[in-house]
Amino acid sequence: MQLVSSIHLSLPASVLSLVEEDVRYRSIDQQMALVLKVTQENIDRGGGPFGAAVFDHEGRVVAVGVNRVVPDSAPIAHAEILAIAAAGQRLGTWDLASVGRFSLVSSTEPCAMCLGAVPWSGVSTLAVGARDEDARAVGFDEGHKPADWVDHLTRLGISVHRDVARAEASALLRAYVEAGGSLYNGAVDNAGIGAEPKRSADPTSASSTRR
Ligand code: AZG
Ligand code: ZN
Repeated sequence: MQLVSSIHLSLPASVLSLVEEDVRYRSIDQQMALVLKVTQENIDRGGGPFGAAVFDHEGRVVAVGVNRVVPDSAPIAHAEILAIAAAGQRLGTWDLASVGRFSLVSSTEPCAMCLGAVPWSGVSTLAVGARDEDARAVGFDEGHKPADWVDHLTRLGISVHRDVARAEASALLRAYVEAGGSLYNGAVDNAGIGAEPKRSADPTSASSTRR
């Protein structure tokens, strides 16, 4: 086995092709509609049921991201992380705030990992569809997040818009699991919603697989 010198994270061409580069997705609802479309396409391409996009202040798409954890064997390949990384690489900066005002629109509230990335990305707005509890209800492990995460982002100057097309966004999560989609990192295994935990909650237990 060899050490890897570059990290491959993929965005399927069919996902990118859904973006109209000349269109201004002016309202948050229009932006979320696009994000849910790319999410569905990603599911159809073997990815997870999460999508995100970065928009500039006029509503143009700077980057999209979708969940590629399973196809890319990458536990960090969450939709928000890929969208933020793609935006930074496209604009040639690690801090989006240094080149303008940008919004991150995500099909689901950020997990613990992606929540950490939001302020570091330099976005000024976060808009989200499904709630954290909607993702957990179907078995995703969203990690440990402070209860006041919205207030915390707000204090940092990032405005947060919740429940944007929440019903449609959470329906995608449910449909993915009901169709037998992989619950990598899931709090339950995909024998069905509410099945036994895959991992022991006790870190001293020999059967715990948490790394
Ligand atoms: C996830 N939660 C969000 N918000 N986004 C992803 O890509 C995820 N993958 N697993 N949980
Ligand atoms: Zn995440």
